[in-house]
Amino acid sequence: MTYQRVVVLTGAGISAESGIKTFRAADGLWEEHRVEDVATPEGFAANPELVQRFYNERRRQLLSAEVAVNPAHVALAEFEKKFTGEFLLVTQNIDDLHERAGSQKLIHMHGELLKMQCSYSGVVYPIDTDISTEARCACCGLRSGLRPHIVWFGEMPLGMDEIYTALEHCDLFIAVGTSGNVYPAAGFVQAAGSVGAHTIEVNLEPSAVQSAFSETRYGLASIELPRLLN
Ligand code: BJW
Repeated sequence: MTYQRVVVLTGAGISAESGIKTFRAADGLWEEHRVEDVATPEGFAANPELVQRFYNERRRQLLSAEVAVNPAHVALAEFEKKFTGEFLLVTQNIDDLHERAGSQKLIHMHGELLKMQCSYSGVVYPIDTDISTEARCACCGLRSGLRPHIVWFGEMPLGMDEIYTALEHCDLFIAVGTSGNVYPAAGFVQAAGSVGAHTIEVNLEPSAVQSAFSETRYGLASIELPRLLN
């Protein structure tokens, strides 16, 4: 590969073949749940039990035997290992499948399902069991303190300075399995394109920001990504 500074953005589509539901598909998570109820700070304040249950169920599923990495996760980890230039993987996903595949330089811009957070101090703790609304936070001792370590609508995504620095210097940007409906991630292609980077969309179907990419490849991530990176 002739490129020296590569940024890859992944979305729910890369984990779909691992058995994790996407958001906006006909049978996706947003068909079963109202976004405002489970993915906003206001929804959490109004009904913390409902929100904890939503993430507890997803955490249990992630840790179940049915979920495993697929060839797209593996292709990214193998690419990072052999690539001699600068590499950054940015995922909107809250699962840990990139880590399981061996990816190292990784930012979870929308948080992580296997972490919880104190609402008051911001301290983050690992968690691999259900979070109960009865549990007391280890740092503030309050029952209302603990929340999933997830970036909800209206909240600031994580690692933005590092992400934009990498985008401003990249010569290749690849987006995989994301519908391009949620900002700021949907705007990354424009940030990379504006500094002259080659931009590639790998997705099942054209995304909402498909026209901003210089190249598009449509098909399963598990097929298209190994083909692109090997
Ligand atoms: C396959 C496949 C296979 C399937 N192979 N492909 C108006 C304009 C612009 C912005 C705003 C606006 N009004 C409000 C905003 C901001 C808002 C926003 O974007 N709203 C939109 C709805 C318009 N954004 C925010 O509030 C964000 N914060 C923010 O903006 O802070 C201010 C700020 C300003 C400036 C700089 C920086 C910050 C926070 C967004 C938080 C998103 N949170 C969620 C839920 C939490 C995580 C969780 O519960 O899991 O994150 S929403 C949900 O959507 C989740 C995802 O990470 C995110 C993106 O979804 P994704 O990954 O694209 O999934 P899908 O389902 O949409 O698409 C899957 C794709 O895969 C499809 O295209 C399939 O075809 C494809 N596919 N199988 C390849 N096998």
